[in-house]
Amino acid sequence: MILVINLNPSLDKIYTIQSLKYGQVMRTENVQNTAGGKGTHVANVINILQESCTITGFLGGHIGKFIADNLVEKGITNQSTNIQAETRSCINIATADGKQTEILEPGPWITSLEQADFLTTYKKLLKSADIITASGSLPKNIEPDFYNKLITLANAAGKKFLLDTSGKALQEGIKAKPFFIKPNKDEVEALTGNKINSIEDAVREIKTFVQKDIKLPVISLGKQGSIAAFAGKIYHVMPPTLEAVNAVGSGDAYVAGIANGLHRQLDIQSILRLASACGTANILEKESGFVRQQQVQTLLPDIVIKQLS
Ligand code: TA6
Repeated sequence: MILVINLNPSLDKIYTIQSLKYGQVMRTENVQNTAGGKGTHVANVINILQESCTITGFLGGHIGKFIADNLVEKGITNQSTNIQAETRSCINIATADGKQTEILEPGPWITSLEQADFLTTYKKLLKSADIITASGSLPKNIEPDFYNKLITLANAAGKKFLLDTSGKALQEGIKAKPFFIKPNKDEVEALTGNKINSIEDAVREIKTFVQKDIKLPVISLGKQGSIAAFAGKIYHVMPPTLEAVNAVGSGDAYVAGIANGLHRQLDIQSILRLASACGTANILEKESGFVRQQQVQTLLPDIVIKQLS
């Protein structure tokens, strides 16, 4: 079973407007409300790929119920801890120039009792999980080393932990040696203080992650694809260039592809190909964190993988 950790889920709202006018009243032409947060998207795509997964994290209030109901509708097993506070909303403003401007709420207050309750559930679920994914930011009062603790427990149980986060949570998480990370260029620059202006720069940085004992680090470079390292080899992965309908959740679909490929024990190039096809399939859909299985299959042969060393 794949266990998906979703500590900071959200109600994702997409507002479609012509253009952003700072300091003025704007009315949206269209609103899209979806059950979101990175983990929700990961679970959704794993489920579409017909792999069994369980989601855990924190859900509270009306929005928490909306997300929990949505998981039931999709047939995804939900083992989240109920919290007193309201789960957050995240706003994405899509403008006619194709740009997306996001406003992400910090997330609710999680009491120490709720945190302890989550840890008890996590330890139980860990027993039947072979892959664990953890995505997104931490709710505002959760300590930045929280993922670090979860990774340490997973590693002790011999389970593969995939970490997709940023900032301090990533910095602390890396110390516990997750199996996989996928920071983008900006996140790596913020983490290391080193600029990435070329593929060579990304290769240099990926080697430092390998030295930190991360088995499968990936650096996403936007239009230039991604650089991945595994078992002493480095790969440049290029998806086809397609016009995006909605790019929100593409990184989450990528993580779902990695988890699915590892679970199916595919070889590394097939895993990277599947993840990249999932990420690309997501940008072709209006709904965030959603792919069509047939679309993923169609895209697989279009992903170009070059072994760099
Ligand atoms: O990946 C996109 C997304 O899932 C949005 O839908 C929104 O929920 C956001 O990420 C949350 O990001 P965060 O890093 O705050 O967990």
